[in-house]
Amino acid sequence: MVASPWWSSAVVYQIYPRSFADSNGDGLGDLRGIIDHLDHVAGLGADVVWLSPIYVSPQDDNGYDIADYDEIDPMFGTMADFDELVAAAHDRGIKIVMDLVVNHTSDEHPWFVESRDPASPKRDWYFWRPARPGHEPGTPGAEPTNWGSFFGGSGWAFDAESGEYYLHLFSRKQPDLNWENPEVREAVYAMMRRWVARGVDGFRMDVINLISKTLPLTDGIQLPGDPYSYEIERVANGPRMIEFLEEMNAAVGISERQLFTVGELVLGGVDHAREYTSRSADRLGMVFTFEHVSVDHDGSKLNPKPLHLPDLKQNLARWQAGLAEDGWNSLYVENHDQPRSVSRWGDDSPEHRVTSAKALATVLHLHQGTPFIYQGQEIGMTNAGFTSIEQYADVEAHGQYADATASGVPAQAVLDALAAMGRDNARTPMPWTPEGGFTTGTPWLPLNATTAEINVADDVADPEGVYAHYRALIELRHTEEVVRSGRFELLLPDHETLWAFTRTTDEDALLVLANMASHLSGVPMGELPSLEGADLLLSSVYPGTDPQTLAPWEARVYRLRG
Ligand code: TEU
Repeated sequence: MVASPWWSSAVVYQIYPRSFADSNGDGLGDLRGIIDHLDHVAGLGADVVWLSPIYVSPQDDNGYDIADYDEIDPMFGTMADFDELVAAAHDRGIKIVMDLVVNHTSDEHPWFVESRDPASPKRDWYFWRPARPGHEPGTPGAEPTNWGSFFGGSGWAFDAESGEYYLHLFSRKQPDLNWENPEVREAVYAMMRRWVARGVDGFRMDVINLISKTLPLTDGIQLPGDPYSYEIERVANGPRMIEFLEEMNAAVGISERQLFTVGELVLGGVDHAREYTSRSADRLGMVFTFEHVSVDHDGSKLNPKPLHLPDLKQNLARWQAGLAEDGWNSLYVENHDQPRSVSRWGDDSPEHRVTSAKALATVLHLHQGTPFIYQGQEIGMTNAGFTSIEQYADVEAHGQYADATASGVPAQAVLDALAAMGRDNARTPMPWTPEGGFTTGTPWLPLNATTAEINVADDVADPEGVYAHYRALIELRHTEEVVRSGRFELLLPDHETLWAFTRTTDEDALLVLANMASHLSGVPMGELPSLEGADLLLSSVYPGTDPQTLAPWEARVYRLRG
């Protein structure tokens, strides 16, 4: 891999197509809707668009269950629309990255349908296993192992016809592919090559570190009170991970073509990340970690706890240090699986929403790595505010709700946890105008109740809005070498409300200082580098307070005098 790949100064904008823009009034976003709104993305200055899955899918998990990797789902449009979107993006200097979901397929994929027949040559393309010895197939406890599905319940589904079980780490409509089989791998690489030939510039690889599992598949450790095992070592980062990544890289020409790759590292630490993104090897460009988005809950997302800021900033700092010499970081706080950051770690009250959104953006974008912006984050969208289980569409919300209530957790507690952490928080449609502007029909998921106040038209028109701030941050990354390559040092690591760090090269130094609280804060000048002669490059608050004080959620980027 080259020393400074192009994505080290790039910013990615993630589009969740079903919730972005609906051009035909069916209530679901589509490709023409994206084409119509591409200038919104171009106006930010983003370099790359990552599209969540648009392939043919029964939509059990909103497209992360794929039935045909080579066709566009009619709900999103046609292949001609897709070609037009790629061309329109490229015309604006924007690259297109596809979601690659190859740990599993849909159970409606022809490969899986064929594999249901035990005599079929495709049987070995998935993990089919007999019942646990001594157990009647299909009875409780007869599953081949005690593995749980991430979406609740057992990770094994019983198939009465053949009397065997298949593995599904996600929903039962998402059977896991068996990457041990070389035909599976070649089929995936060939499909990737076809998309590259169509003009796509890279891949976001869904749960990529689950593709190598530790064989044989055996029982994992169960935590007290948990009916299933979620022991990581058995399902993730298996012994053939590196081999598969390098084989894929070579087979698709990833390094050779400088394709963008980001692998979702569903379970794994910074050491795995360094190995998978090493600059001296041809594997992945970067990975998504889950560590920093796990600091505000205990084990399960259903046990949220208040953020203790030092945990978050120290975690990110550890990843900065861990990948400083080798590897590369992705930087994100939102995506289609995470709640809205302004509700989670900012202050979404009318008084502080905009400033706290800008403060969060400032600290994240001034770290080293490739920043990701999730649709709506750039206008400071807030959580959905759902209060009953019927309002949720997400398969995960329903699965986890069923598991938790069955094990005795009060329904209200689960609803509170979902309101804070549920994935549908990020999936409400884009509010383009105060009236909505997402669809002329009935949206598949209701728009946020705040749409009259929080929408694209109003925010973009405001020179001090969230969108303008993101544009300035992207501009800074494009123009300032120190933002791209400067060394990172966390200051005041234990401070509970201030986030302070420096970025330095031999020629340049920046100080980032942010008040992550809804009250005024003094600046501990004695514990920071001298601000004498420093230039203020960017701030989240106008006109800004005196240097000794930080307004609520005031974030500043200084260039220090050399
Ligand atoms: O997510 C991986 C994943 O593990 C998430 O489900 C996440 O851990 C979960 O929300 C935590 O409770 C990827 C996709 O981003 C997600 O949308 C898919 O549902 C999942 O894979 C299966 O493809």
